[in-house]
Amino acid sequence: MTDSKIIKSKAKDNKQAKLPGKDSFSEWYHELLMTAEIVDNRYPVKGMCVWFPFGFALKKNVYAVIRELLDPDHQETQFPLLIPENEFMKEAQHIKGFEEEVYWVTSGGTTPLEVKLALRPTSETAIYPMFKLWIRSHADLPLRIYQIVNTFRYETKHTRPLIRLREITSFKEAHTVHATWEDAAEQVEVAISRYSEFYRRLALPFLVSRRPSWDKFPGADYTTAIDVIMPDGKTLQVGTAHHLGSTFAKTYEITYEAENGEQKLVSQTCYGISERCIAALISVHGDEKGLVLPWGVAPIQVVIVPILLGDKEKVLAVSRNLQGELAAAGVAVKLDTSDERPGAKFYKWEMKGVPIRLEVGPRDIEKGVVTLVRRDGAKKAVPLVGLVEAINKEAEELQAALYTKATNLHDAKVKETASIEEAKVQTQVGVALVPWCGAVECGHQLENQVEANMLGEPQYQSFPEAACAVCGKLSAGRTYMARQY
Ligand code: 5CA
Ligand code: ZN
Repeated sequence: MTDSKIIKSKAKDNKQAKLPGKDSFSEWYHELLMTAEIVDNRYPVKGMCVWFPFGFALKKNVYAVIRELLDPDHQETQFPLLIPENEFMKEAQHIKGFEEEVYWVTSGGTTPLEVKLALRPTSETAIYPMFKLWIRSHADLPLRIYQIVNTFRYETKHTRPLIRLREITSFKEAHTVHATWEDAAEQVEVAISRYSEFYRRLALPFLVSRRPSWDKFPGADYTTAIDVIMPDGKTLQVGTAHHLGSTFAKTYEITYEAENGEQKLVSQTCYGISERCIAALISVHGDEKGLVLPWGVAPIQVVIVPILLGDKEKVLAVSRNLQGELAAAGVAVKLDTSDERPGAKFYKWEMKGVPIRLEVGPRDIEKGVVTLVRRDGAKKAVPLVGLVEAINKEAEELQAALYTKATNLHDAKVKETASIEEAKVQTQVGVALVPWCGAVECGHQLENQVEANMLGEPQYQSFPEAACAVCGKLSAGRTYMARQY
């Protein structure tokens, strides 16, 4: 019998509340956010959540990855939250897209403001008047900045923690300025490749598609989006990159002097990610025991649970030693010496998604080993000597296993369908890939008849000719269709 089994059999009363099954995804998700202490949804303003310290620690690690990926050629900055009405109202397409979602500040104390102030729903109209002042010549281009800020959107659809918020607390928005339309188009590709790398680091598979014209960002020439398929088969848009062309440049008069002395309009892009990335991470990887976190972003990577039997001092001394060794190697390690029983500790740290648990008990110590339990269930005795290397190797394997598992789930949820009827069936459980000639009219018909949304044309893939599911015209065009969050 292992040390932990002895303890477990002594503690039969150690019953813990279980999460709802993941097949009841919505209940599971809401319960998990509370129990694992990610966000508290009880704040008395609809659509606004409180980050628990543990959730905040996770968010910090996830956003550190974004920063790492952007910092080499973007500069982080910060713009004000409030936007004067006159600036906000300049770009007609933009207003049309956001009008119903803007919160307004209309007074300071009891004094009505002369110029109403918008709480940014996104920051084009705050940033671009400043770009006009900053950009003079071709030597100032390309300009690439980003900020991670809170934004406010008066969402009228059903709000959900991390997924559809009225205060988005962690809106990473990048804004870039270029000399030509082609340079901006290239930047959109760069954005998508950084986001792709970001989601790979989170072990999350995704779809990349070009949004149909009626679903692009207000004011954009086109929008490329990244979607993750959630456990219930609905998709979550977890990132977008927009080619803004010169729409905003015209409105805000952003020009530069070209090498030949000519004044030219700039071309722009913007791309954003919100805490939806954390929602996707939690939803795709989590299980009935709680969170499952990728090694690279877990606030606690290794938890050490001492099994206090026999020579307790010795067990504690070995545990502390290990803790020191792992911390020195840069591992986020926690030694749990609380009064709870080991079983309760196992439960707690599994709920929190800790990738690796080390059980240190007297019998194991005698044999010169500890018991290593991975969050995916794999369990083995590992020699104390060389433990750090062994853990690093396990971490790599865990990450690969997590990605494989998520990819298999993802692949099983995408299916090619030839007809509206087939697409209708498929979008009940996942994503349908449907032949589409590209005509707007056929697109609208598809959405109406399939009763799902068009995510748009898959990027970086090509397909053989097939008959459009609506008009029957032969084309190589396809669109993803899904029910969306
Ligand atoms: N200015 C552009 C690029 S930063 C912009 O605002 N794009 S957006 O409207 O598409 O938003 C960027 C991303 O934020 C979306 O792709 C989506 O993942 C996320 N997002 C949008 N609305 C919400 C919301 N209400 N709650 C949480 N996340 C949201
Ligand atoms: Zn058609």
